[in-house]
Amino acid sequence: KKYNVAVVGATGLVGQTFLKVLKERNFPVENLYLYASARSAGKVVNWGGKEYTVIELKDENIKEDIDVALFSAGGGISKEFAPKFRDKGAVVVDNSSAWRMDKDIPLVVPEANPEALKNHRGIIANPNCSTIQVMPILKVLQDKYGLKRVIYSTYQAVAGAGKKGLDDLENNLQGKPSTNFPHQIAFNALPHIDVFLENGYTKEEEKMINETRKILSLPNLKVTATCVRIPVKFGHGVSVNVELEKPFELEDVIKAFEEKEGVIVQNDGKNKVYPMPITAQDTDEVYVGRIRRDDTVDNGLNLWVVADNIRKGAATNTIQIAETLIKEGAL
Ligand code: 11C
Repeated sequence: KKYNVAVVGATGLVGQTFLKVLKERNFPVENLYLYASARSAGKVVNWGGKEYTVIELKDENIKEDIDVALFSAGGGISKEFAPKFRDKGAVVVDNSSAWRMDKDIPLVVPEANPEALKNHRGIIANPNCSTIQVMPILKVLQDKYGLKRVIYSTYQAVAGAGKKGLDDLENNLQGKPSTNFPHQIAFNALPHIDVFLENGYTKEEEKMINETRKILSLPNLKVTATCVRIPVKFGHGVSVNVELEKPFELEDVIKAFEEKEGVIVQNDGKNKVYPMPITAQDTDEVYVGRIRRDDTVDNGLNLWVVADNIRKGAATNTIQIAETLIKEGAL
């Protein structure tokens, strides 16, 4: 069977990657509808040897025969348009933060909680990129040893802020000031992603904390985060410090990661083998390395996790959700 697929936000960085990943993974597309703002409407996009004209996103242009709509057009657009697409019969998989913490909306990483897709109500949320890439790893540890406490420290690529973020870095390298980030990003590190909250955390940090608890169904998990933007183009790094409930052998942990679908172990520091953004770029897997004990606590473990934030962190995970829906007969 083939499906009518809509891409909303088709001209953005994630939207364009949706198109690439749909093709690469041979997603069973019957008809493709590309939506974007009035500014991009009318542009012609080539996909799979066929030309598609970008449609302006407005009520009267929502087609009646869409099976699945992949959204990446920002939270405001998702809040307004996801229910409209759903009401016309589409299942919406949304990459924005608009619906993630709604208790009736599944928030899904297929390697961690595919069961959450059961009984969905037409809108499914894709998590934040820095959260997604840690979930396959933490799920392995949760199932085998139980999680007691998690500390995240992130090293996030400028592509997380879309084309504007990439432009800012390029501009800085040519001696021009930033217009997107709050300070120069070239040769710098900014402990500031998204807006600051009353408690001194940033929204990005809060997202990582809340989304981790929801995806792993551990509402009381002790988890904290510091999120930092660095001048890397593509690929987020996350240092993950974990306290497990039960004792472990390092070799068993490594073996469990090696056996986990979607995870690649790069754990040979002496031979200079460890995950890096440059080697994760343009791939769909999650990479883990620097796997070692943290002897300052009982059952402590240190990890370094990297993935392409636009692919596994956004477009690929969204499409994997749609693929899982097909497999479960839920589309
Ligand atoms: C960043 N993680 O790197 C952000 C981008 O909630 O979907 C994704 C924001 C989100 O800037």
